[in-house]
Amino acid sequence: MRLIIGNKKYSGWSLRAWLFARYFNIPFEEIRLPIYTSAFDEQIPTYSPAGKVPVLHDNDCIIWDSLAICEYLNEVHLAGKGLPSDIYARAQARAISAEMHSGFAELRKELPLNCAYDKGAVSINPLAKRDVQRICEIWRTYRTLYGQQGNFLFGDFSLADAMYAPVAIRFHIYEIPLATTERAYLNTLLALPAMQEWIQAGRAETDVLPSEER
Ligand SMILES: N[C@@H](CCC(=O)N[C@@H](CS)C(=O)NCC(=O)O)C(=O)O
Repeated sequence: MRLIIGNKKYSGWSLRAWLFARYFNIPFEEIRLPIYTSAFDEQIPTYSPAGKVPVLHDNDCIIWDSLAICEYLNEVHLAGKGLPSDIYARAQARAISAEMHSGFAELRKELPLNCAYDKGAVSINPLAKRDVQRICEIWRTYRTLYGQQGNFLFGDFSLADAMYAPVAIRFHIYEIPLATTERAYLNTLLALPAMQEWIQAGRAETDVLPSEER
């Protein structure tokens, strides 16, 4: 199986699929294609009909979207253990994953993912603040409901945690103030060995994309 990803420094969509596979020790070959380069533009059509990363190749099966990749890995390689076993919790995990996948545009714009960013707090506009508040509400709600079953949103690590992992890096690097429950969850995500591996690799990358720098 091959997972084509973007720069570890900048590509939050790539991180979601990569982290999900890595957390569950699903073996894959990693191919890194730095985004917004001529090499990316030349090579991506050979990997993805959508022209974006991440994209997964599993024999003849090509899956070109982070959420679809995680769902596929969950079904084919994890026998479903990448989502909560309870049907209600599973539906909620899918709802908050979809909410992340299709929403929070202001937050993405205002707080671009950049593993190497080290200039501290920034001011953010009211719309991005609203996104931050909604994410905090999601984290608090599910940590309160499922906190007794483990350290992640639904107790055990699931697809929902993979979807929110890039936001944890954003909140950390831009020093977003957080309440105790949200701070503890963020620390749990950041402490994952796979997250540390990704962040260190991202920090070591030398490419600079002005559009992703603040
Ligand atoms: N909805 C897609 C979004 C993928 C996406 O936007 N990927 C960005 C990198 S983070 C990309 O490939 N950008 C390069 C380009 O658009 O040329 C997913 O969930 O995988």
